[in-house]
Amino acid sequence: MDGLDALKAKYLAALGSATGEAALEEVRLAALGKKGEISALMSTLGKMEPEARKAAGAMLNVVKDEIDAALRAKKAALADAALDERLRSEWLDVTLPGRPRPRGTIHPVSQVMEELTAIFADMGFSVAEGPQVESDWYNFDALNIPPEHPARQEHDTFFMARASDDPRPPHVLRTHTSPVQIRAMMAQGAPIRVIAPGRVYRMDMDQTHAPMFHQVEGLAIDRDISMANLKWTLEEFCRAFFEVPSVELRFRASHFPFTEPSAEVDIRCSWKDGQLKIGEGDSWLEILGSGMVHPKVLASAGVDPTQWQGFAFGMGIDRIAMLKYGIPDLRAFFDSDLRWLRHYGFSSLDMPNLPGGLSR
Ligand code: 2U9
Repeated sequence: MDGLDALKAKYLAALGSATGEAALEEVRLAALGKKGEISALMSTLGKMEPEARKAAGAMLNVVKDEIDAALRAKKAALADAALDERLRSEWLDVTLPGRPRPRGTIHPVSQVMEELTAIFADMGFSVAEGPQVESDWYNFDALNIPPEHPARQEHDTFFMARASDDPRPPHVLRTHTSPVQIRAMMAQGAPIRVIAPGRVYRMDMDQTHAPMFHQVEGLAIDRDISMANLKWTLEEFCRAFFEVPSVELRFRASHFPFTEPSAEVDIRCSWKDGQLKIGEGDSWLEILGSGMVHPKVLASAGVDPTQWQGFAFGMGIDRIAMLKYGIPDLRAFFDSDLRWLRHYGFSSLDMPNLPGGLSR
C-alpha cells in the first residue's frame, strides 16, 4: 500500500500547485475520472481474493475520498481568491464628491438659435440649412436683385477668388440666408414653412456690425397666406421670445427687392435707467424686416406665383440676443473672452423648450 500513499501524495501535490479551474479538472480526470488511476486500481479488485479485496477496496475508497475532498477544498479556495480579486479591482469610493458641472458655456447666439427654433417649430416651421459660399444667382438674381441693382452694392459682399481668365461671375459669401429658402422651395415646392438660421457675411465693422453675423429668416408659402398671418406669426414669436405676456408691433412701409409689399417692424418698448423693457412704454425699437414674397422670387424658385403666395421675414440673431440678454457690444460676441463667455453664457444642461421655459 506504499503505492497508494505515493499516489495520494502525488495528487495532493498536483492540487496544491493548481492555479485555475482547468488545472483542477485535469487532476480530477487523471485521479478520479473513468480512465483515471483510482478507477484503474478499482477495476483490479475483482481479480483479488475476497479478504484482500475488502481491505484494498476500503483503502482505495479512503484515498479516493481524500482526493475528492482536497479537490473541493481547492475549488472553493480558488473561487474565494477570484472573488477577493474582483472586489479589490472593482472597489469604488461611494463617498467621493459628484462630478463638477461642465465649465464650458453655451454662447448667447447658440442659445437664441435654440430658443427661436423651439418657438417656430411649435408654429409648424421646419429648419433649413444651406451653403455659406453661394453662387451670385442664389444670393442675388433669384431674389430679384439683378447685377445692376443698387442692393448688390449695399450688401458689401465678400467675393471668392476666381482665376483671372475665368469669365464666370465669382461665388460670394452669402450676404443673407435667403438663398437657403430658394433652395428649399426648389427642393420641396409649395406649400412650405421654413426658417433658415445661420451665418451671413458683409464687409462691415463697428459697434453694431461685424463682418460675420447671424440671421434667421422665415418663409411661409400657401394658397392664401396674407400680411395678417405675418403679423400674427411675428407677434407670437416676439411674445414667446421676449417672455412677456403681450407685445405690440408697428409695421412701417419699406422696400426690399425680394418682398412686395415690404415692411420694417418695430416693437413697443421702454428704456428705464438704461434698462430695456419690451411690451410696454412709449418707445419703438426696430427688430426685423418682412413682407409678401415677390412673385418674381417665387417664379425663380419654380413656384407658380398665380397659385401660391406667402410672407417672408428676416432678423439679426446677434441683435435680438443683445436686446434680450442686455449685452452692450456686438464685437465682444466673437472675441472668445472666457470671462465674457462665463458671464453671458448659458448652462449646457438647460435646453430651451416651450414647456420647460426658454431661458433660466
Ligand atoms: C425669400 C424671399 C424673401 C427675407 C427678408 C428682410 C425682409 C430683412 C434684414 C433684417 C435685419 C436682414 O439681418 S438683417 O440685416 N432682413 O429686412 N429679410 S424680408 O425675405 C425673403 C427671403 C427669402 C425666398
